[in-house]
Amino acid sequence: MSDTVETDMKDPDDTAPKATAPEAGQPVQPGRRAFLRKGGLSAFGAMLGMTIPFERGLPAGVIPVALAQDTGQDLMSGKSGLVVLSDRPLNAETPAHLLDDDITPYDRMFIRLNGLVPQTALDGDATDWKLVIDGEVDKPLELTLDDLKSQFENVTSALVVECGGNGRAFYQPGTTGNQWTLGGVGCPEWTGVRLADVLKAAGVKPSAVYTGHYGNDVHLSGEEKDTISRGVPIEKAMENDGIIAWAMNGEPIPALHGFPLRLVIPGYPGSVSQKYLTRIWVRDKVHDGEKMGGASYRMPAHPVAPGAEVPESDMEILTEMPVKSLITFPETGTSVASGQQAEVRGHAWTGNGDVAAVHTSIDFGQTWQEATLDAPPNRFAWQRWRAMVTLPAAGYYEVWARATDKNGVSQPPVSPGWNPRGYANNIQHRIALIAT
Ligand SMILES: Nc1nc2c(c(=O)[nH]1)N[C@H]1C(S)=C(S)[C@@H](COP(=O)(O)O)O[C@H]1N2
Ligand SMILES: [Mo]
Repeated sequence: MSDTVETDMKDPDDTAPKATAPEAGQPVQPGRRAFLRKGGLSAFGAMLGMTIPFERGLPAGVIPVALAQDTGQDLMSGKSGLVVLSDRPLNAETPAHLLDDDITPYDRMFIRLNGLVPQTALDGDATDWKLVIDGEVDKPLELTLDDLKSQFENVTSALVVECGGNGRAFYQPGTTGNQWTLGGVGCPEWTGVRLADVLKAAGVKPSAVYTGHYGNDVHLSGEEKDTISRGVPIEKAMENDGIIAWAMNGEPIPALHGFPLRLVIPGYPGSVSQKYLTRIWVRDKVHDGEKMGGASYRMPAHPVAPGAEVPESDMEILTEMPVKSLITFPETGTSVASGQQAEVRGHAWTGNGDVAAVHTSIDFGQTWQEATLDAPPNRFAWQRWRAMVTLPAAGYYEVWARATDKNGVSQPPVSPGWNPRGYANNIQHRIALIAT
C-alpha cells in the first residue's frame, strides 16, 4: 500500500463546484467536522487519536503511514473471493457465480469507498452517534440510534445496492474510474426505519426539493472535505422503500458497509445510499454536495458518440438504474453433458421496481426462451430466475440472459449509450458453457 495520495482513482471532476461549506443561515454540518475537531486536533491527529508534533513538516499529499489502514485490522478478512479493484480507497467486486444467494451475505457483498473507513466504524463505537435531519423541515431532529429504534416502526427488507459504475469495464472507449465488471451489486437484507417516516416526523416543508446526505468517512487527502455527499429528489425520499438502516443481515452494519448507520435508497445508483450517515440536509434546490456535479453520476441528456466530450450543461443526474440480470449459476466455463437438461439461474432487478420477464438464449441471441421468474420478497429486492437448458451436441456454447422491465424495456446485447464516466451499463450477461 502506498503512503501517498493516489490521484488516478479520484473522480476527474475536481473543477466541479464543491458544496462543503454550509450556506449562510444554515446550521453547521455536525458530522465529520465536529468529530475531526474533537479535542482541538488536526484532521490527521483526530484520526490517529493524538497530536502530530511535526505535522507542519508532513509534505502535502503524504498520508501518515499509520493511517494506511493496513495496520490494526485486515479490512478484507471475512470477505471471500472478491476482486480488489483498488486498495486506497478500497473497492472490490464479487464474481458473478459468488452472487448466487438470494440474500447477499457479508462475505460476498461488494465494497465501494470514496474515502477511508472512519475510526468510529473501525472501533465499532456508536455510543455518541447522532443523526441530524435539518434544512427545509418544520422541526429539525437530532436522533440517537436508540431514538430511531424506539420512535419509528422498524422494518426489514432485501434491497439491491448497485454501484452506478457497475459494468463500466465494458464501455468502449474505456472511461476512468474503478473498472467494475459485473459484481458491483448485491442484495443484503437491511433493518432500520423508513426514511420517509423520519422525514415526516421532521415535517418536510413545501419548499423541500432534494435531500443531501453526509457521513463521517475521511477524505483520502486527510483534509476536512466530504468524500461524497449525494441526495435524491424529495419525492423519491418520501417513497416507502428507502430505509435508514442499522443492521445488515441481522447484524450491526459492518465497518466497510457503513457502521453504525446508513441509508439504503434502492433503485438509484448506490452512491445515494450514504454510509456512516450523520446528517440528512433537506434542501430547497437540487443538492450540490460532493460528486453531485461535473461528470459524477451524471449522464448526457441525449445520446452522444462514444468518446465524445460532453459539455457540463448537457449532463443530467443519473437517477433510476436500468433493468439488469446476472447469471449466478453455473460459473462461466463449466462443463455440462450434451443432450441433458442443465439448470441455469440468477437474479434480475430494475430501478423502476419490478422485472416483468427474463429470457435466456443458448444460440448467441438467435432464439430466446422465457425463464421462470420469482416475485421479489419486497419491492426493489432482486428476483430469482431459473431456466433449464439443453445443449444439443458437444462444443462451445454461451448462455445469454436478458431481463425486461414492466415498460417493455430490456437489456441490450451490446453496451448501451456510452457516457463520459461509464455509468449504468446493463449489457446482457453472458457465460460460457462447454458441452461434453
Ligand atoms: N459515506 C459514504 N457512503 C457511501 C460511499 C462512500 O464512499 N462513503 N460510497 C457510495 C457508493 S458509490 C456505493 S456504490 C455504495 C456501496 O455500498 P457498499 O460498499 O456497502 O457495497 O455506498 C455509497 N455510500
Ligand atoms: Mo458507487
